[in-house]
Amino acid sequence: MFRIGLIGCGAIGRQHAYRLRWETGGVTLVGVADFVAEAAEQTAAALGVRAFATGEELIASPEVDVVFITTPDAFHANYVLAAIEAGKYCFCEKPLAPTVEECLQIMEAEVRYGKRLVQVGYMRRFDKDYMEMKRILDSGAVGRPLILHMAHRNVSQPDWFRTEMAVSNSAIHEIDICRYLTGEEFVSGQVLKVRQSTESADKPYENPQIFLLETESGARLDIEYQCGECYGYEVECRIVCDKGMLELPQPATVIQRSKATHSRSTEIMQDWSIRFVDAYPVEFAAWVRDLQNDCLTGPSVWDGYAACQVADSLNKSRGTGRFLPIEMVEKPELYR
Ligand code: ISE
Repeated sequence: MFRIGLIGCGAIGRQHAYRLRWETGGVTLVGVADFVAEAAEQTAAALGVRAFATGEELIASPEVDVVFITTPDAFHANYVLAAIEAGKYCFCEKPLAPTVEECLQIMEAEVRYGKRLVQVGYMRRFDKDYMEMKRILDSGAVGRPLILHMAHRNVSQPDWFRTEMAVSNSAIHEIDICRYLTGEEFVSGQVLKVRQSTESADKPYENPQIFLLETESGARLDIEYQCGECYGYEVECRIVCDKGMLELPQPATVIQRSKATHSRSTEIMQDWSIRFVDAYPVEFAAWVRDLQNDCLTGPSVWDGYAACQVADSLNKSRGTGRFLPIEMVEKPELYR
């Protein structure tokens, strides 16, 4: 039984803490930490686990075998580095870190350690419909992907959300899932300027945004991205291939017929953590199996770095009106 310590008791942190405490086999949550002591204490009390004074104390504790990081993005790197330093397995929510420099630092530390310790929380890879798309693509039944159309629409974002985070925090999911589905890296990318939504006029970010990317084989990806103020939370993915096409279904919801409105309707989800609620247990179960086998196979530090490098180039292209090349460092043997 692995004893887990979780750092970061915000919304997703509390949800994951609950899953790790009550719903995930093979592990048990033993403690939590947060910058805000009260947040840690409340979560700890609700789950009957220990509240550590700091993340560093939690990582160093002999009571903790495995570290789980759900802090805001800017704090990921320091805790991941400390976990590697302590030689402990570590699950870090996406993104691995917001800057390329931090991702490279983590990669260097893990390569120096000589073994994969870190998994990044790209949960879409564990969503049953994306998994089925991956299975079909790998089977060769529809041929090679040529054009990928994706959309990612949000209802709201926290106050600290800014234009660049549309890529580095949010559409990073599309970047990762496209790399995963195609098995290819990106070679160039561009952010397109687009007419702005009146709904977001008072927000500190550009909305909507369009991202264009090209893979190493010449396949093209376009992402329609909406930070917030949308009618609901929706994710779309259509892949045009040589011999057919694949489309991600919208999650099934109950069909309601109403006497009052003379309408037939289905609900549109409002929250990403509900949209992907079934993916998390699959993700965690696969991760725990890997911990038991002492060999991680899920999204790696390389995946975290690659997505961040793409996001960085996209953000640099903003306003230039040009596609910028995406140059990656050489892939270390550890991730081949
Ligand atoms: C959030 O941080 C997530 O990770 C969600 O999956 C994503 O859809 C949302 O846009 C992000 O802000």
